[in-house]
Formats: sequence, C-alpha cells, structure tokens
Amino acid sequence: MLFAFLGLVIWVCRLILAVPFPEDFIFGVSTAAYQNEGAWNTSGKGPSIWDTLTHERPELILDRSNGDVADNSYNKWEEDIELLNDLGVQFYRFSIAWTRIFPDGEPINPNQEGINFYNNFLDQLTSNGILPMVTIFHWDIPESLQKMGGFMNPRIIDYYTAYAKVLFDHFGDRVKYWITINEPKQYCQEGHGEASYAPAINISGVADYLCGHNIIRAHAAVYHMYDDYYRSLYDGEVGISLSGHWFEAYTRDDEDAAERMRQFYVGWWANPIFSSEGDYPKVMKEFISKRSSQQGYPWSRLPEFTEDEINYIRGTADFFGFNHYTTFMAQNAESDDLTVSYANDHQVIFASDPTWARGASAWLSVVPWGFRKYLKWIKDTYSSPIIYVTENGFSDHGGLHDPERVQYYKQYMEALLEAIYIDEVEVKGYAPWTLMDNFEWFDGYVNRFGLYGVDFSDPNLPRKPKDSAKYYKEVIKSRRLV
Ligand code: PNW
Repeated sequence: MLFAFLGLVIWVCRLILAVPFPEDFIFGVSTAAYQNEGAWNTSGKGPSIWDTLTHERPELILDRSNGDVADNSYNKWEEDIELLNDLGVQFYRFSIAWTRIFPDGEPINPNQEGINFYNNFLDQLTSNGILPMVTIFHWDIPESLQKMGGFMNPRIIDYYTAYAKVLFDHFGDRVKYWITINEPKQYCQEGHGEASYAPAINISGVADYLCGHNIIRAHAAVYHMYDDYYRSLYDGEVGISLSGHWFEAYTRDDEDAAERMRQFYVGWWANPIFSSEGDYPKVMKEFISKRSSQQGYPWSRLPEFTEDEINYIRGTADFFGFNHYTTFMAQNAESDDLTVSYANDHQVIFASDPTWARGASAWLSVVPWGFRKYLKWIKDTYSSPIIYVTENGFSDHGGLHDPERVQYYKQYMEALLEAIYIDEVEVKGYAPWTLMDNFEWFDGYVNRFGLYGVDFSDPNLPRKPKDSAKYYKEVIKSRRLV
C-alpha cells in the first residue's frame, strides 16, 4: 500500500516535467533601475540614497564599486530590448528611478528628460509586444527626502503619491502591471533596522517598524489613487512585491517558531494587505508589545493602525508579487534578553542546512521544495490571491557556463508547476532575477545573478547569453520544462 502510494507520488512528479504551463501563464524577467541604468548624474537625474551611500562609504560594498555606470542600460536600452526579444519573454519587470522624475524629491517641475527616457523605452517595449511590469520604488529614494527622514517621516506618503501620480499620468496608458514597492522587508528592516542596505540606519526594533508603517500606508494610498482615477482609463493591475524565505521547523517543537518567523518576515506586510481581517499579524503585535513593556517603553514599538486605516489598507492589491530565493531551518529562541531589536522581538533563530547546495550569496541555498511550500502557504493564509513570482534566482561568480543556475531554475520551476497543478495555487507568471549581471547592492559586482553575462572590464559592457538564458528561452518557447 505504502509503496503503491510512493510510486504514485513519484509518477505524478515525473509527469510534472511533461505538462505545459497553463495557457494564461506569462514568462518575464526582472531588473531594477539602480542596479542596471548607470548614468547616475546625467539628464537631470538627482542623487538617491544609493548614490550617496556608495560614494561616501565605499567600504560597505564588497568590491568598493557603485552603480554610477552599472550596465549602462540608460544608454544601451535598445540593446536590452533585443535581449528580451531574444529570450522571448512576455513581460519585463523593471523599476523607475524616482530621482529621474523628481531629482530632489520635491514634487514640482518633473524632469522632462527622465519622462522622455521612460516614454521611449515603454514605446519600444510595447511595440515589441512585451508587457511592462513597472516597480515604482525599488529602494532608490531621493537623497534629499532621506535627509528629512525618508520613510520614517509620515509626510513621505504625500511625496511618494505625488511621484506615483506622474508615472500613472505619463505611462499609465502602456503599463499593465504596477508594483508599488519592492521588498519592504529588505528596505525597512535590513536598511533601517540594520545597515545591510541604504540608508543603513541601524536602529533595530524601532526604525524598521516606523519605516514599515509608512511604507504600508504609502502603498495603500497609491493603490487607492490608481483605483479611483486610473483603473477606468487604463485597466491595469497594482500589486506589491514581498520577499520571503520559507522557514521550516527544525523539530516538531519549533512549528510555532517557524510560523512566527513567516509572520514576522512576510506577514508583516501581507497581513495588512491580503488577509481578511487586515492589520499586522496578531503574533507580531503581541510579541512586540510585550517586549516593549518589559523594556520599559510607554508604547509598543510597533506602531498601531487606526480602525479606519486597517480598512483602508485591507484589499489594496490586485496581485501578490512574490520574490523567493531560499529556505531556512527555524528554531524557537525565546529568551529574557531585553536588548531592543527585531530579532529579540521574533525570538527565532534560523540557519541553512549544511547539506543544501549553495549560491555565492551568503544567504542563498537551493531548496526547491521550500518554494512550493511557500506558495501553498500564501494560498492558504490569504484566500488564494493571484500570484506573480516577481523574482527567483541563483548567484555565482560569473561565467557563461552556469550549470548550477540551470539546475536551480529547472528545479524551482518544477516546484512551481507542482504548486500550480497539485496544490492549485493561482500563480499567473514568473520572472527570474535577473536579465543580466548587475550591481548586486553590498555584494557589488562580485556575486552575479544574470541570465546574460556582462563583461565589466570592457567599457562597452557587452552582454552574452549564459547557458541559463538558453535554457530559459527553451522553456518559454516550448512552455514546458526541457
Ligand atoms: C532582492 N535575502 O533582494 C532584490 O529585490 C534585488 O534587487 C536583488 O538584487 C536580488 O534580490 C538578489 O539579492 C534580496 O537575504 C536580497 O534573502 C536579500 C535577500 C532576498 C532578496
């Protein structure tokens, strides 16, 4: 009996390799402005926090590099569109640089050269039949807004909305998918709570929650603006991209801890927007408020939404953008340590299993089953939202022969098909990170995620397909895992 059952499971898994992706499923690829564009101070562009951080504190970047030139996509954008054509993708996810539109963030006199650049790009993209998926904010806030507190200052909601309005006004006719914010967990927690990304504030358990509170409200404000004024004109969709590791319980006793970590990582953002009750996850509110009072705070360090805000935020996404790379084993770590920090709030420790294959990035191991479990968890936790996988990828140190990346994509897309066909998760699209090697934040140009390799020693920055690009191209063409 058991053997027959196991046999059936193996047979179903093999079968997955032969089934095509659903007819309405779309394939794409992802990039971001600061990591690709270069041209950091030309054509009226102002400095963002990434320009400032890389220039003033190069020691924070593994190879002391920056995005001043990056892939020079600002000048080589026509070539980039040829790559997209070569791959055969149906959509392209890229971000707009806020500082090309409002160079110092002040929402007056948008920079016409910046608008022209994205207009030309969108025209060419759509005339090639590629759907644009535009990230409004992929971490590169204008430096002058940061000086006023950036996302820790609630006034940012108005600045961000004014910026998004310019994008909707000028580009809304061609953009089918809008992503308000890329990975608030990395931006707020790791960039404000820690110093792993700009603006490197490093006040854990306080600055991260302030940033998060305003970023969620800013997201909701922009969603409502689109819904109220633009949807009837352009019929596009607005979502948000949330990153999530799968956290697997280390032992049976760690089930609560693993779930708590999922809530602190992705529930932080997803619960207010996608859950039926709205607001921050209950476990986050409880743990942070209890800790805060033990520490002597007169309030909970996690700010509170009003009842009106909870209702205003709930339901503000047409799709769940999901960025996923890896999995960790999670263990309960409840303790009496009263140091103020995000880690002391969630009280979970996690690590990768030493038997897993590893990427070049310190945090990346290859665990395809974690991807499938996560997709199923999203379905079950948030009443089956439409999901677009807006990032998934593997890092190495470069080179056009990349068998590990090919293997990674093959296994992760297999897990994706199982999620679609066996678990009935509503995944409608998939976009690997990333089109070509680019500026990988604090890892500079050391760790590479591209499907196309870029020779950074050649001033022309030539792009060449890696084996993984050829593999992905075949998958898109046949709509099957080859
Ligand atoms: C994403 N982690 O960030 C970003 O959206 C991209 O800009 C970035 O280049 C890409 O993933 C690769 O790093 C993440 O620690 C950074 O698990 C770190 C993690 C996840 C996503």
